[in-house]
Amino acid sequence: MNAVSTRSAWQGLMTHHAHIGGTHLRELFAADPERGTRWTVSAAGLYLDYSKNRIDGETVGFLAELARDCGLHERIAAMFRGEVINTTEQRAVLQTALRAPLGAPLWLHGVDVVAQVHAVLDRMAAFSEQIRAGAWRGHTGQPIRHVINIGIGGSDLGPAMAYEALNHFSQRDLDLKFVSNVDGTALAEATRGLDAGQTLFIVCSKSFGTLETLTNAQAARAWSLRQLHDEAAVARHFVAVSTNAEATAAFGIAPEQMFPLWDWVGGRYSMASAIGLSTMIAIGPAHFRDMLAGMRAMDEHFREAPIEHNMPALMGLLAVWNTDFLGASTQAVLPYAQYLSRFPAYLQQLTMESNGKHVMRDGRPVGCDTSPIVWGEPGTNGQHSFYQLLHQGTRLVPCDFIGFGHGLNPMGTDGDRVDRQHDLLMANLFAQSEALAFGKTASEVRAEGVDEALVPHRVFEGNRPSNTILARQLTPHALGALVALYEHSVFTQGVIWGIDSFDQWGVELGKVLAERTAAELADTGNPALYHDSSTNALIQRYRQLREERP
Ligand code: G6Q
Repeated sequence: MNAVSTRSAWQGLMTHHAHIGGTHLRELFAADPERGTRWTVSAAGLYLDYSKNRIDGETVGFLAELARDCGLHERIAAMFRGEVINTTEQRAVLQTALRAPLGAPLWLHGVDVVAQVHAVLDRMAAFSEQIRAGAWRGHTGQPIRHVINIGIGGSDLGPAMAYEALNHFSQRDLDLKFVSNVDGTALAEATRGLDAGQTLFIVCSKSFGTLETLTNAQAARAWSLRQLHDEAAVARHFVAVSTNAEATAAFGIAPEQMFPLWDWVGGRYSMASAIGLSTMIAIGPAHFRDMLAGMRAMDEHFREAPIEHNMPALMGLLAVWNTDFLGASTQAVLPYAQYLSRFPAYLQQLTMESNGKHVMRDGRPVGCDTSPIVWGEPGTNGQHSFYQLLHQGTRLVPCDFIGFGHGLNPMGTDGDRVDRQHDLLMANLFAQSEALAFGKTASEVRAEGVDEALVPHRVFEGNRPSNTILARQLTPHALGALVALYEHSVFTQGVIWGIDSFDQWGVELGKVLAERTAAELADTGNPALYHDSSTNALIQRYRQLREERP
């Protein structure tokens, strides 16, 4: 396949960039009074304003042409049809089937996967209801009060993010925790002071072969048995989510306590599958289905809408523009919602594991920069920390602002009707995107009577691009739409760059080396080491340190 930079639309964008590159957002807004409403799109209950990007009509035209040249429509159709678009792993990519309605069958190798999905959703719902109602009794006859999800990467980040994001809708007498790190501290702190008779572990591992997860699961099992003194207790206190029935059975989890998923669900795309069991236990089946409906609404929009009006496609194309033409290497995600505190971490995996790649699907070099480095924190906290660099640093950092029409915890003195504290939160969001775009010129600073020596320090050059996403309220539906929006934006970027967004070979080498080193550390005979001189010396130092008493 040809590298994207050889396409005529790419060449067109390069020439176009040479013209528009020096144009300030102040000029673009001055030239078009309608700009702030022109470059907007609504879908699935979300509103995206992308007018504060360094683009004009020609940019959007070239980007849409590029998407058509790269076969975005065809790739979308192939994904929804269940074609093997993850070619390096020979897998279909069907997270959209996880939120498809019953009665919209999708046949894969003679099986209706949508019917399969709904059968599992029903089992999850029945189990969640039992836990939520206190009807599921633990080994000592007590109801479950604590749920601990053990999983890592895609089997952790989505559910952990969703639990935080939808905490407002959660059943508060159930306490959920997430253990991912193989550092024993994670499990020790999660279980500290808990009654094992009231604690349920969900062992989430698509492969059921991930060392960190299995190690934590074994430690959790040992912790439970230290209190419950009976192997039979495992059946009441452990359930699994996996594709690997044999391995879960070997762990002692009966088939009826295993919730399946399928190889066509990628780890980082799995929060709508049984990997989301903890989410469903927290918020209940009805809210979980609302989340799926939000995802589905965005899926349908992505599948149907023309590129110029397609929210995820536009966001993906803007990310390509910012990365490859404006030279931005990072992307800040700034939710003005405390509940979305884990959203940037979730997006880090979604974006960087999907598109942090240097070769195309056919193995040839991509030939341009790929995934931006994603980072962020909820506003307004970030404003008192790293926003200095966003406004006056030497690097360009495109920002995604995310805000809502209503807060979920009104604090205003006027009662629920006017939430002054939420107004203040949103005022900050609007002020930040305005300041980033328009800045403050030296003459504006001087007009304020600022001492001449301080003028350079008080100037904001502006012209810093941002998107703003608004929704009515952070509901399960809105979260679902947001997640699907970013999933499909990432997909779009991958299509433009010609890469396989669904494999993750880059995490393999470290895993293999860790296993080899773990064997060396476990051997108390301190076997000879054959790494490089730095790694050898570090392992030696570690061996010494562990001999010393703390
Ligand atoms: C995600 C990756 C990866 C995966 C974890 C956990 O897309 O594949 O983050 O989710 O390595 O894998 P298991 O669920 O198999 O334990």
